[in-house]
Amino acid sequence: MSQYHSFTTDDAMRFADEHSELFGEHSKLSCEKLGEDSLNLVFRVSNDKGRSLIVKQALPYAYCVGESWPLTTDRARIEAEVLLKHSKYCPQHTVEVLHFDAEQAAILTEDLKEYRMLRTELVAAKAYPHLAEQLAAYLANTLYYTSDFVLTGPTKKQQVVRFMNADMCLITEDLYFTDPYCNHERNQIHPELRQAAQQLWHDEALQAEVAQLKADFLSKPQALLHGNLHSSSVFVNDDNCKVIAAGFGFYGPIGFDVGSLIGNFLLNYLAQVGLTADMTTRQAQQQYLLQQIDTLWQQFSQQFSSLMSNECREPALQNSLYQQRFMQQVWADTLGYAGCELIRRTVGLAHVADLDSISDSTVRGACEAKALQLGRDLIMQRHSLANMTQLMQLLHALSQR
Ligand code: SR1
Repeated sequence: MSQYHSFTTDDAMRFADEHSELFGEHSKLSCEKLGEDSLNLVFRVSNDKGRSLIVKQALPYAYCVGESWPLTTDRARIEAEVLLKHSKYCPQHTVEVLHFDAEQAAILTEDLKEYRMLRTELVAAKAYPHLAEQLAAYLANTLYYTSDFVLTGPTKKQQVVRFMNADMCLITEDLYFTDPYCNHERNQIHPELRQAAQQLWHDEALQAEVAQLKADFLSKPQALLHGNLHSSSVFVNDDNCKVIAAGFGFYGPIGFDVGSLIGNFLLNYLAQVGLTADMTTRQAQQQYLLQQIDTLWQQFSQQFSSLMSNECREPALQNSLYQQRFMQQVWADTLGYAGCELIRRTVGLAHVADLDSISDSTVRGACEAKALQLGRDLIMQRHSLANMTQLMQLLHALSQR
């Protein structure tokens, strides 16, 4: 194709047809524009035999905001390359990239038509027992095999540069770590929560801890992260789950990916009070979410630890005491970043359907207040909460309040 231009549905059809064998000859193609991504154009191209593919194109600005928020289209290259790399280490849980076009900043992927978006499913109190185990495998493999435990110093540095992703990181730096802690115009604060939000702006002790988490986000290139691993970036069905949308990928702290995911389970856990009226269903769903959080961390940490002790290629990092300390630090980061996710999804620019779809505004306000409280507790206590049992005790105490 020629010089960059934003795709029409016809362009998307041509792009999918040219770069995949899936449709074959003489197919009658159709195309619908999907509205599921806040930053990019997303199309589904289908043929008359029920086969389909997804075309995703990066615009030179954030789709959900408009041209006032410019972004480099190079993020499409980063997204394609992160997905390809993650696919290499965990193909069963990473969406398949079929083609990438640098000129058009466009990616062709498999269509996860047989899957549903995890967030929508959790909002509807649906449970998928296999989820945490599979996401733990995704995290352990993608993060371990892109880390210093495997890569040589020069290769790692070259990778860090390749995945610098400055524009997308800046979005996270602002939305996660800055906006919620000041009276920023981008914040979206429901009236019921105004007072609780204002407390964040004057909470110096909390701001000091958030500053540390932000400094680590800026300067701890431990592994090639997905960078935006929330429940809208995971698609799920009865047997499997797949991760999509790696446009925020970069080399950062491992606990950021793990914590973002756990933060989203916790948001849904708290929101269940307003989402699910039937008490038995609600309690079962909350129990399911706690089990998933527990399994996610236990299996992730076991697999990552076992990879470190069995496969580490860097002699100095083979020290087992160092490896234990490393996991302890990932745990503390995980709690801290989960806490930041809870806070920024409650008072920041990018809210989540889990809380926003609670119809009773008083109940929603109460759930949001708990999200802020839990977020603060996780950030402040991330070094003293020694394990999952203590995290569960904290959650239990919060539910009793
Ligand atoms: C302007 S982008 C807002 C948020 O949406 C994405 O999914 C990221 O989480 C980002 O923070």
